[in-house]
Amino acid sequence: MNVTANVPALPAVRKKVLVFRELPPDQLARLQAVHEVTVANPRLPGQLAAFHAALTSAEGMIGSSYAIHESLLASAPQLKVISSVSVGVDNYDLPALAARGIMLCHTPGVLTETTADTIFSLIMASSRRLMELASHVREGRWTRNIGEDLFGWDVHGKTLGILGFGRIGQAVARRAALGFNMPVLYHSRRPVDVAHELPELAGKATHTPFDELLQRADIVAAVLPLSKETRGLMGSREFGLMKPGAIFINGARGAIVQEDALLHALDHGTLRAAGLDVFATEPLPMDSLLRTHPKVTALPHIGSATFETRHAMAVLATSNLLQALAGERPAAVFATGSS
Ligand code: 8YV
Repeated sequence: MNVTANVPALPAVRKKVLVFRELPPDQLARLQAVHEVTVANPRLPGQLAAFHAALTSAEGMIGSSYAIHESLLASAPQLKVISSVSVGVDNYDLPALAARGIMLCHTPGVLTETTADTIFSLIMASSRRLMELASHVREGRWTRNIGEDLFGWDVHGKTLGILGFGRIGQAVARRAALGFNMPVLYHSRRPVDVAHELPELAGKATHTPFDELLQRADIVAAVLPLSKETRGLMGSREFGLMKPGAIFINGARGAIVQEDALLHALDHGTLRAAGLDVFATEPLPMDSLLRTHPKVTALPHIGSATFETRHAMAVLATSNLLQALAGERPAAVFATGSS
């Protein structure tokens, strides 16, 4: 998808645009060349007032990681489009946007492989105890050949259960089945016609009922969007269904997991380990037991956090906004705003 092609020529009217999370300079310049741009990140000290002031006249917004609900939209009467620098849209009040006819764009596709890499890193790190053993060396405790107390568990050949089988879930399945000889079970709202849509995974990835997937997988990876249906999906019943000694990975959204149930499963033996890139509260509070749990590999929501991918996300999001404000169909629309 050539996201900078057919970006509209300079429009007559310069519109008011609010950037609520920093953009790379080259993408900010693309916006400033066409529109009147205010940069105000409400999560940064001293910028909240400027953010609210700019909202009152903003016709377009671009950013991420900030909850945009009805109360905020009520103070943005001119708003036509929000361009999110994310694939996930759980920060946006979709019914409120639709009610106000506000379009929502996002950045699917450009982060798929990077996020799949992050999820597979968590699978490797939690199975082979990489953080723990790296600290063992760093803290000078490697004084003799390691013994069984520091052994990890194989990844290759293990059964991987993937919750959610969209672009990122499929990319994780490719890594597992083709790179690590892992049988893949997946659960999603609709089975994918693997033979036709993903021939490289034919016979290697099987749509499986939810509970059965939890019972059969050695490693379960959550890669699905946060929604009313998936909020709190993984609780004590679900962790209780998992194989003793299984490993749980969350590369999706923290609120999909009931974190107390996860802690209980880690402390009382169901789970061998957990690899987490996302949490119910981000950044993870200092007093979170997940932050220091010996069986947890915790990352600071780095799913798409590479130079290449974050720049590609910014390019797509900027193009989406420029196209929408020029009255053209953006490359990646999540919700048109017209009900
Ligand atoms: C974003 C993500 O960087 O795209 C998503 O949905 O979770 C990440 O790629 C994050 O949302 C930005 O806060």
